[in-house]
Amino acid sequence: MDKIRWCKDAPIPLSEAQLDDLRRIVLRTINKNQVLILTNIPRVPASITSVLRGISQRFHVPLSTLKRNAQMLRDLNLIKYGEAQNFSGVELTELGRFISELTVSEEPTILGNMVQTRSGFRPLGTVIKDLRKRVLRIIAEAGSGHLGASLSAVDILAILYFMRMRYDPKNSNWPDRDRLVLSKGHAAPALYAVLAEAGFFPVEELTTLREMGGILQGHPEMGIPGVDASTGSLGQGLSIAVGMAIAAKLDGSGYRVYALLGDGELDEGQIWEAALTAAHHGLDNLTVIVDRNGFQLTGRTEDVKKIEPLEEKWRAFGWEAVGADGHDPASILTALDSCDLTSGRPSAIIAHTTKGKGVSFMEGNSYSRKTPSAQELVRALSELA
Ligand SMILES: Cc1ncc(C[n+]2csc(CCOP(=O)(O)OP(=O)(O)O)c2C)c(N)n1
Repeated sequence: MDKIRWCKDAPIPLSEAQLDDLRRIVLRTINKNQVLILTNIPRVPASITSVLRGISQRFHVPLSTLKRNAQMLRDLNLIKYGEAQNFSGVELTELGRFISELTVSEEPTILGNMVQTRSGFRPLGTVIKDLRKRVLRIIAEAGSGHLGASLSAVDILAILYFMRMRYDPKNSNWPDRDRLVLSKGHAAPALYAVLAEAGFFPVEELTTLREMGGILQGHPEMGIPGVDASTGSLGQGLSIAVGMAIAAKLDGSGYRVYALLGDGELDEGQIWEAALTAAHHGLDNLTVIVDRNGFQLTGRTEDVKKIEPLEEKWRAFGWEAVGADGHDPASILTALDSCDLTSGRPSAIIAHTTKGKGVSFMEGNSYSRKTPSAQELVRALSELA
């Protein structure tokens, strides 16, 4: 094998192919803010606060988010700070130096807002816009599908898959992968668009949405590469996620389980049974995200069946609960960070979203179940151009 000494901090000589594999795994294991910290720690002594402040100002990331990520890096033994009596600065460990070089060496564009997709590193904002366009096109082409519900969940799914979750699109059953249960399974078009962009299956497959004989039906099914649970009957997904999180604990696996729920879906009693079970078992490897778009099929959630105060309800059930702006990546990431740092109990993020987000005349509930006409599609795509 063509061995090279590529990186002076590499513990062993690695071939380029091995380095590529390693880089891919590392970039899916640590998140973008952690990469920012690792790659911006100066080699000269500096205090952790001044380093994080500098990164916060340059890359517009909240200081609190960086602080939490610095703690995670310290737990992973990639950085050191604030421990020895005569050492008040921050520095990379030997392993941290290697990981830092690995993440920036050939892809300096990881800095800023770039994320890894099937077609290389791309700006997150562009990726999200393209996902919205794809969702619109495939639902219009299929002639049916839950458009408003899909558009409200696009940002959350993109952040999870491109900035947070660990998985391998070439090995979709990798046992240690993080899991996502799309409990609001009717938002399948958004999940399919994200999975294709992440490289689980060809983007061309998306055009077969809801076609007889195609794999991409109206609701997610196991067997579709990247889909971790079959869903669609509202109310059941959290129970599946709880089972997965218990299995991870029993197996001593470190994977995390995410469940994306609709706010109308919370009318289902099974959600609250599962919530009690998760708290009882102290499932701190489980994160629920409620897509709080304010509507269900027949109207506003507060008119159909009151659910507020929602954060307090989750807390009363023994969960950590935080709010977030479900269309703001920084806000979603901050909420995910605080869930990662919660121990001994599961966490819920109430992500405030807009149904039909991104297209002015689709925002609200009118495109809950309606398919855009050819003219509406053109108008919608031009708004996202
Ligand atoms: C058990 C069950 N009942 C009814 C439906 C039909 N249904 C599909 S989407 C939907 C509305 C869900 O509303 P919400 O959870 O708020 O999600 P949103 O579409 O607003 O994102 C309903 C009732 C279903 N899929 N499962």
